[in-house]
Amino acid sequence: ILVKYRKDYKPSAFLINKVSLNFELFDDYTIVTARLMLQANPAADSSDALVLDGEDLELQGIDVAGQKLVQEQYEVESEQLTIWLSKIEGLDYQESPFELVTKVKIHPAQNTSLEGLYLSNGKFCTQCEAEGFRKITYYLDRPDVMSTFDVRIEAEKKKYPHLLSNGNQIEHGSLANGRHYAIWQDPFRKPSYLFALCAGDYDLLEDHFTTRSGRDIKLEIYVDKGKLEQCHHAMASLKKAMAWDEQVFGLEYDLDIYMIVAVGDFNMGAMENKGLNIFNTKYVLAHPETATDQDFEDVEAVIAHEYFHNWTGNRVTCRDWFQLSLKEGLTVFRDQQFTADQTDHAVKRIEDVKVIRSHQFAEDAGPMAHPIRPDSYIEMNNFYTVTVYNKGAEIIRMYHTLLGADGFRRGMDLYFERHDGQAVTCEDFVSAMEDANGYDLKQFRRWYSQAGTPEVTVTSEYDELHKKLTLQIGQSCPDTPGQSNKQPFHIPLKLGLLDKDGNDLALELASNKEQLTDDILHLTEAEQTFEFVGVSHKPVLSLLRNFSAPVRLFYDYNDHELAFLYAHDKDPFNRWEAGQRLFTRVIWQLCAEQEAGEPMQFPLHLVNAVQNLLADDSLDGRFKALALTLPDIKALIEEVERVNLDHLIAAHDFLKRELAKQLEMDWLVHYQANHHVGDFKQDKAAIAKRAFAGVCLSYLVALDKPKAYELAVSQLVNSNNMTDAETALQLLMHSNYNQKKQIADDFYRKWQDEELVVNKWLSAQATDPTDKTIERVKGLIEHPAFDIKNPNKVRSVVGAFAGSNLPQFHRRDGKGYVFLAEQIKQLYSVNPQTAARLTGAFNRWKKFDDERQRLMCEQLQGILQLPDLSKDVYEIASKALG
Ligand code: BAL
Ligand code: ZN
Repeated sequence: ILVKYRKDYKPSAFLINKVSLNFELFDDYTIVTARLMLQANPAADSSDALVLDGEDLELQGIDVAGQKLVQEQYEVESEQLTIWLSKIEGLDYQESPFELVTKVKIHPAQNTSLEGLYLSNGKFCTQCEAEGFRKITYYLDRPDVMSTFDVRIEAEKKKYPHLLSNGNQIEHGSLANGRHYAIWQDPFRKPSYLFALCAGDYDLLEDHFTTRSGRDIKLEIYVDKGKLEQCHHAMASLKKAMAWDEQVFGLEYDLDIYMIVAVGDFNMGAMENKGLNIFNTKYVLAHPETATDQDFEDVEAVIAHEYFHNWTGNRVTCRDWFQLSLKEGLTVFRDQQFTADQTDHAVKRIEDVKVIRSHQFAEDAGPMAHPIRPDSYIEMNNFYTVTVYNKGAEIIRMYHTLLGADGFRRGMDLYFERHDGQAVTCEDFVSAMEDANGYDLKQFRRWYSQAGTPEVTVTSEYDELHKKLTLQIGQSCPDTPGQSNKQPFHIPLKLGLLDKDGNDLALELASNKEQLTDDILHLTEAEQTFEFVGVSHKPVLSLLRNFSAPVRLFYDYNDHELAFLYAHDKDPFNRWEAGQRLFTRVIWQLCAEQEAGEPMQFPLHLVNAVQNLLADDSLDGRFKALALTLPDIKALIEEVERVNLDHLIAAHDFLKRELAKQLEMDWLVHYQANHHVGDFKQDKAAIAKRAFAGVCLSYLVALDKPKAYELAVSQLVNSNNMTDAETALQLLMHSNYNQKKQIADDFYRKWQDEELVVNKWLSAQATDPTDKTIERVKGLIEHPAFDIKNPNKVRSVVGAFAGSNLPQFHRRDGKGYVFLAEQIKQLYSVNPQTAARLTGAFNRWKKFDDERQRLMCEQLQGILQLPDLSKDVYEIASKALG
């Protein structure tokens, strides 16, 4: 097993100036002929060995400079082809470009890994990032080798009327035997990971967009037959994204056509191939009857994300895969800003921070912890992580916080001015931000090299006499695999001091005034003291407003202060945060009571706090929904060294039930006021009402009363939209309602032909926290609706069970762990990437009690014993056991 290190980067010995590919597609095999114009790289050490990447290829022919090669001139191994150029007579490979032609046979119909060229539902498609292109042809499959591509595709005309690749179609025509062909040319140099090909019989939605410079761009979305009605939202989202990138970043689209193809079998969410995005159907198809408000928002965000990659990823790409966050962190930040502009800034911020807390903090504290720019990997596919993506976006957001919107834009402009058309590093991005603004980011660079979540501890002291507030602030960062003794980070800590009416007091430091810019305190040392002057009376501290840095913040709030912030903080993020802290304190208190063998006591002070929030009509319904939702158990687990899971779940359930009981009438009144029957609307107000009503219903169902179940059943059967239907379905499936089997059967009968809705049905059952679920999930994987070869199905059943059903995955009898390991065994050779994702569900085993630890390790050890274990799964399992 080979580990790859960032420090070992060397430029490629050869470059590729031009690529011509010919694909002859047949149902049971494909012939790929590749014509590469190569030259020695003047910036690299010279070599007479041309080493090309290639996997699962049957080599049928090879020639260089018009000469057919003979056996001693080249060597084929399982993952590469080496050509000894010095053995080719008359070839001046050091001085002149030369042509290599290879012909290979591949088997897309048998390719279940969904990397390279494969068939999905009778249509050909590709996925090349990170290293899938080598499963299509022999190539220098690395992002710093960029070339222009010409692609000729031929196939049976009737079955595959659409033949698509990157760039512009320049020719098409008919051939003998009912076949036809198309030729595509992409004028932009690109790395192989951005190559794409699709062939099939699709329905097509067409539109166009006029850029601000007046160019007319053809927009096309290709989907399975019959799904056209579900594409309009994706098309509208694409146009919004194109306009937004022009307005906010001055970035215009470059080709004359932009295509999106939706496929049902896809490992990722979507892929930004130049001019030809390929999408998981989940992020294209949306209709109110089959997709929730959240699905609509997700489609819009992913369409935007892939579109934004055209500049941040494609025009400027990564030098090597260690730099992945260069394009992903930046593009996630861009899509987050876009969604915030379309929806609500506070709500979007809270949703993004929830992902960080529940998933990224866990990754940062576990066996797979890595900096946003990793130093090593075994399998690159395992590094498409919430750290590289979402923490990466947090790091980009901090530039925006430190430099302001204008400063950030200046940095972006310089980045494009310097690097358009290049493959670059994270360091190049930092330098552009630094140089464009004359801002020293030396210490800030540590965010790229140090893994782990920094911990910031604040204590405060108020001096009434001198009207002074002193903050003592310390920062540290826990050790992570391979890293200890971390250096202090540059942390922007946004803060406010609230007077007794909830208004912000002016901020002024007594000395070192440069450590405060606007409302941002610059933390740069392990220990710092900040003295604020002119603080007229003892304030309530609002710290880390808008989650201005991806850190854990420790400050000893009391219940009164939290209730005050929950009611008054001008920073909506911290208003939500105060509620979460309030709930969290109660949950840990309830755990302590169980530890001590005492009955759990509901603290009545919560009733007032929650009631006030419920009654605040100035608040948006989506914000209210978030502010009334209890903290995620996964995020809570990350707050402690070791967790008593049974106590934690019992405390969480108890708190939910007690809040439900204490405020029963309020939930009902607000539910009735917000739940809407009748004409469906999807404007902001209607979406907000559905979200708020959904949370009210969740409290009502927690009462475990027939009347509440009736409300949920009625919402489900009478709904004219999937948001209301799925909310009710999930609540009923996760409850003790005695008719839930009937409900599930009816739902399936109604929606069995809508694959994405069936996936909702699968995961609603897989996440049922009650005891019978383990048998149910075993049944689901035998159900006709399940298919282990389809990653969306695997995620809906196995991923949902292991990732979101804590009570049942962590059953004391270990059956949850056995079930997961069984599925990994079935999947690791079929789809290594997806199997590795599932294996990650064991990563936090050290958090649990001895018996659960033992049971999880047993399964991990079993996984490591599997014959021919894929390196994807090996890396996760072996690091987990560490
Ligand atoms: N580049 C892989 C899919 C995405 O992040 O857009
Ligand atoms: Zn991306």
